[in-house]
Amino acid sequence: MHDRLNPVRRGAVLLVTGLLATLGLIATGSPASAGPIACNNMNSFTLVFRTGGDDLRGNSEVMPYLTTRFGDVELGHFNGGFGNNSTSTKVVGLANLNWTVNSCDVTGLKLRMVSHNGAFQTDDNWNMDAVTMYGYGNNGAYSYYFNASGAPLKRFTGSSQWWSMLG
Ligand SMILES: [Ca+2]
Repeated sequence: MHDRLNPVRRGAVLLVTGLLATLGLIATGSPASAGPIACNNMNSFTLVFRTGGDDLRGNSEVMPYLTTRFGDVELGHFNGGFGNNSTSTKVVGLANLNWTVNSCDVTGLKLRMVSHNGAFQTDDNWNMDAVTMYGYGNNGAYSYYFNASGAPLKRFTGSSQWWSMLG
């Protein structure tokens, strides 16, 4: 009896999952693979982006934040110039050098993209297919890892500037 019911239950779960995904209530794509490597105060972050079929223009700005148990911590901003179907690496610090953030308090990553349109330009769109972050403490101690990917993981637009994912 149980063996005959199980496939039906599985089908119902898949149906609900598909419905929630269609409604945008749950994230599609793979969840993040992330976590502390060691508990250290971090001050340097290497971000590696995989761009899909829509580039990040050179005059588009990206603002990264660590989400933590104590709120968001802003990192240094950078501009694009990420071509279609390319991989780009940025190294940033904390936005304020007086702040501290311990790798064991980090809960995830948040990104915002803002266009700074030139003459005759409309808002930029950017397909981010993957992001990997390596966090380092004093003396280069490798302390935090974050990775997530999708197809795209996030399509940033003028009206959809924010993305975040828990680690
Ligand atoms: Ca673009």
